[in-house]
Amino acid sequence: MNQRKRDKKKFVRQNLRIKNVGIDVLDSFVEHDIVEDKRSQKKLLEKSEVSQKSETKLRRGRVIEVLSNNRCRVEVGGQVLECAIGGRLKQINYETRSIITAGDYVHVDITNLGSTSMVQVEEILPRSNVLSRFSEGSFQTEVVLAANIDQVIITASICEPDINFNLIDRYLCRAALAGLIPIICINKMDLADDAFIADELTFYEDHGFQSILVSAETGRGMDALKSALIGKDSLFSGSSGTGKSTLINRLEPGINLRTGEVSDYNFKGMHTTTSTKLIPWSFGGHLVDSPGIKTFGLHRSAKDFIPRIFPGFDSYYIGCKFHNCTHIHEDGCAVKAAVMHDDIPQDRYESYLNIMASL
Ligand SMILES: Nc1nc2c(ncn2[C@@H]2O[C@H](COP(=O)(O)OP(=O)(O)O)[C@@H](O)[C@H]2O)c(=O)[nH]1
Ligand SMILES: [Mg+2]
Ligand SMILES: [Zn+2]
Repeated sequence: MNQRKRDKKKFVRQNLRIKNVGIDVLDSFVEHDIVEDKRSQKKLLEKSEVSQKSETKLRRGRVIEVLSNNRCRVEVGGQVLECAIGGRLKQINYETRSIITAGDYVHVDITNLGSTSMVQVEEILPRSNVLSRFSEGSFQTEVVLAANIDQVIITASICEPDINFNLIDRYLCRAALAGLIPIICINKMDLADDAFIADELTFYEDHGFQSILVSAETGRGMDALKSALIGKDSLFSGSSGTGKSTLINRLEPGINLRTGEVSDYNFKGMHTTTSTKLIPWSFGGHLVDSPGIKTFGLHRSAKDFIPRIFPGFDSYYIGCKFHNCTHIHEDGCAVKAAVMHDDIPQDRYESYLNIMASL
């Protein structure tokens, strides 16, 4: 490749910064016995002609990592199998959402298990959500990073670096748009008094957001954090230096985790080919490890949704005179009225204005 091409490529990659999160696919997850039946019926019909092929055994599994275009690792009944991706699923498809991704629930054909041929992924089951990042520019190309993830642990530190509630609001909006349950986790509580953040936390808790105060240093709150993680697939998000790696290592000593440095490297605009990984916790559930997801951004269209999903606004916006009220300049705005009456703190409203202005 000549220098100019290389530069161009580099330029494109650097522009592919994380700009947002896909809005969740709303259909809820269905256990697919029906699909299984139909498929095996079809196979049986085919089999009557091609009789050497033994009966198809489809099992439900979970993709924990995509290794290449035709290989992935799938958890099937407690076992991790390296599987081939079925031809039908490999087809070049411009709709990126149909490409297999970490976190996908799949049906694998285990007929070949134990033989020299590979176990094959036959089918992707419906997703409850999709996490993606988007490139910048007028066509925000979607890159799917993971599917069916439960929650995001929004990690902040009370100081070093100082807590930034505007950033927490941004993460809360992103979580809502991505269909993830957010948990606010405030670390380094050994360094300052709880009273320092009591008002803000009361506001979030009053509006249905869970918060957990922890210290990786003293162990405070670590049991509560662990309980929140059990059986769920969790993504840790938050600024660098807030203690994500320290917390994860404390929860699971010896965890085989890519270091934060890789993610931070990526955040600076460098390209990394490492894919999303679901790492099983010994206590159940998975840690979602993805350099791409860490700073998951917002799609341009998010601006239409933020007025409704901004933390605490949900109970007010329905009272606004205009259904598409942005709560900025409109008359008859119930959100602005709530700010006037101190039902929504001035700080939160300013944080909202800041996010809207940035989009
Ligand atoms: N005082 C204090 N320092 C902590 C705590 N947790 C992590 N740190 C320190 O904060 C720094 C950043 O932690 P790290 O886990 O690398 O943050 P990350 O960038 O979010 O992964 C390290 O020097 C940690 O030792 C804590 O609970 N209390
Ligand atoms: Mg780290
Ligand atoms: Zn309004």
